[in-house]
Amino acid sequence: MKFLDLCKVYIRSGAGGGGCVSFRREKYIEYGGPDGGDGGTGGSVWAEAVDGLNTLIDFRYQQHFFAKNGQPGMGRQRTGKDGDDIVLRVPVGTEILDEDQETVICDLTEVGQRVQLARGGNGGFGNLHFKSATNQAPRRSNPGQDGVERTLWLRLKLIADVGLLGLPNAGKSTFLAATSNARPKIADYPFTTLHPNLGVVGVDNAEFVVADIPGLIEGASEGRGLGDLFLGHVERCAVLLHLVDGTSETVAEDYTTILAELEAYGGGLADKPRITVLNKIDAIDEEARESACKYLEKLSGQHVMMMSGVAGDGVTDVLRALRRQITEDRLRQKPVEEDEPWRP
Ligand SMILES: Nc1nc2c(ncn2[C@@H]2O[C@H](COP(=O)(O)OP(=O)(O)OP(=O)(O)O)[C@@H](O)[C@H]2O)c(=O)[nH]1
Ligand SMILES: [Mg+2]
Repeated sequence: MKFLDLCKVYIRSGAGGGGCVSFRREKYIEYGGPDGGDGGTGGSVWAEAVDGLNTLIDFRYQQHFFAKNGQPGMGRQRTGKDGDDIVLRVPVGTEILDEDQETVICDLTEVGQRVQLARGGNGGFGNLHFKSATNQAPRRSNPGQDGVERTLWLRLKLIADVGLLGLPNAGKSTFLAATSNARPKIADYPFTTLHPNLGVVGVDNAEFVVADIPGLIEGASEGRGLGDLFLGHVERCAVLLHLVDGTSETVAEDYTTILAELEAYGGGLADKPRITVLNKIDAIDEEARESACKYLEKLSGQHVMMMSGVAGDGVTDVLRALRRQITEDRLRQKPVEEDEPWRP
């Protein structure tokens, strides 16, 4: 399946139906009076976050969403039919931006969250509405209100708990494949992964979602390689997992490159909790591991873990460390509960 994380849609809500001018005409009934009904309301356009979607690909095939107009009112006091609403079903984590691609109109982060993007126009009043003691045969009615037309952008920021970071070939996809049932493409050339993958990882009865994104290279923030747009997907993660390839000759440089890109991207990514791991330890000897690890610890100022995604060494420890960070993050975000519930 193709992955799409930004797309443009055109929406329009329905116009209201016009009111009707009509008089009751029936045999033997004189002065039948006005009986023109009101117009129906136009349909609105909504967006709703739904479960089970993880790409905006549907909006590649359909970009125009026009709700139906309300029907005009009719004689014999009949009100026009309302136009049906239209609902854009989007994945959880979709931001809706205005035409300028900057102003955030809303951010749909929970399943079932709904927002109205364009309200349908009200129907006009028929002449029945305008009758009064002094004007018993009004010949006026209101037109319906116009619909609203908008151009919007949908931007998907996946909601994962853990974001994988690293240079191309660091073993990110291998790690995801080894720990979850996701099957990302793995190969020994850079930029194997071209779009983000999600996987559900389980450890000690807990489950969390890991996002594997394409590798970053020096200058990604200026658009080199695949650029750093994919970092948007790890913006909402609780913790970042930075994999450093142990077989690389320039371990320290690899580490600082990624860090520099994180800082260049901004958005508070560099301040997110981060776990640094020396990967591929099955391919290097004890001595090299120790020295690389020490070096990284000095650079990062925190504990550096070791693992091998292929052989499985240390993977569980890394998962446990991630889980600890996620629980802490969820606790941090949990609203403070009141001690004593209110009682009458
Ligand atoms: N020896 C060894 N090789 C590994 C390990 N993990 C990954 N590899 C190899 O490293 C290469 C790249 O792995 P990927 O998982 O595709 O790397 P990636 O970080 O996803 O790379 P991109 O998608 O290009 O950013 C593959 O040939 C893997 O077999 C490991 O723990 N040990
Ligand atoms: Mg990959």
